[in-house]
Amino acid sequence: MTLKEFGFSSWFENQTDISTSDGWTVARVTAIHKGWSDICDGETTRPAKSTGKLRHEARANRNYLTVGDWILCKDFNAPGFAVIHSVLKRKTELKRKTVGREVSYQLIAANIDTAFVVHTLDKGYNLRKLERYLSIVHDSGIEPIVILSKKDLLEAKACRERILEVKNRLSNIQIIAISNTTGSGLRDLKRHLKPGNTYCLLGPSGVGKTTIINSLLGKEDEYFTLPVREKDGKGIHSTTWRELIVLKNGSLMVDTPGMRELGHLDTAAGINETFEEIIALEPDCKFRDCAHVNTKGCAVIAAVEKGTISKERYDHFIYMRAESDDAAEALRRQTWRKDTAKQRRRS
Ligand SMILES: Nc1nc2c(ncn2[C@@H]2O[C@H](COP(=O)(O)OP(=O)(O)OP(=O)(O)O)[C@@H](O)[C@H]2O)c(=O)[nH]1
Ligand SMILES: [Mg+2]
Ligand SMILES: [Zn+2]
Repeated sequence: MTLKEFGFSSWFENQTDISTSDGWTVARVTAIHKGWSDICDGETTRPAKSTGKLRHEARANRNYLTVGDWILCKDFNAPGFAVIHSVLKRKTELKRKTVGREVSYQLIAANIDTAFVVHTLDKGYNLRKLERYLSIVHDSGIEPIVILSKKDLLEAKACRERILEVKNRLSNIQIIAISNTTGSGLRDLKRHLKPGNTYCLLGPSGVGKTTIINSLLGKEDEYFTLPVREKDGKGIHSTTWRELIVLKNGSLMVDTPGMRELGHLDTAAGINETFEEIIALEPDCKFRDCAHVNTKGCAVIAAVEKGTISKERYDHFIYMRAESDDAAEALRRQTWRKDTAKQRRRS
């Protein structure tokens, strides 16, 4: 497949004016291992290592190479490791920003066009958890599509009700319900996959992300999966690295390991988009800085009382907002501590 078919759009092309005769090769990172990565030019996959300079810069900025990155390298055709010299500017960064004692960014994948947030309809189904994943995707400026999995494990009626519940709660997001076991809904999913576009599968362990890839490839055991725990449907982390996979129709899919926990998220912008219909009411609140927790003239609370916004969704909105505010505050404190420590060292 050509570079273009492998996702090398004009956005990236415009960043390179190198002539390949100098020994430069453009390639894409398809997997990250400990100490090296796999890179591919659409035809051949090679192991590669970054130059010392690039590794140093990555450590300093905490901006590591990730799956989906486009890079410039040398010695692509020589035996042994190719050498990665630079990373092209990313179109999108799918990342999780969490705040504990330290603020941390975890880059999940780069240059993703659409993120599929996978959630089970069976044991482990939890709308709040789903909204947290959505806020991460929204915060990264990437369009999310929700895949509800394992519909075969529910009675038809219970299944319909759950899907309806999700649709009501996430009224502005596309939702696809599937079963890898019966194949139901897979055609619907395939319709969303465009050749040359890059997608990723995101969601808790055990919801069936890797199985979706196997289903799309039509091979039951191409990629490794593990059964979930019987009692709570929790997965046991079968996928251990992120990998970019070429699907039959030429679209590109990144499989990710289920995240252990999402931590305290800082996704202010993502929250506003995830709870779009609530934010849309803000201008109608009596006070401009209304926090939507006091009834006085608050249009949001009025909507909850009227039933146009569900109480559960409202509660989660307030919760996530408080969490994100706390995270922003922690970040301010941490920056302040670092700055004062620096000043002290100087004086
Ligand atoms: N009944 C049923 N089981 C499914 C379905 N999809 C996946 N499974 C099973 O669920 C288990 C977990 O699937 P995986 O594909 O490994 O889940 P994952 O999301 O990739 O999990 P991690 O890699 O740990 O993040 C496996 O035993 C699958 O066979 C489905 O649609 N129906
Ligand atoms: Mg997996
Ligand atoms: Zn209000």
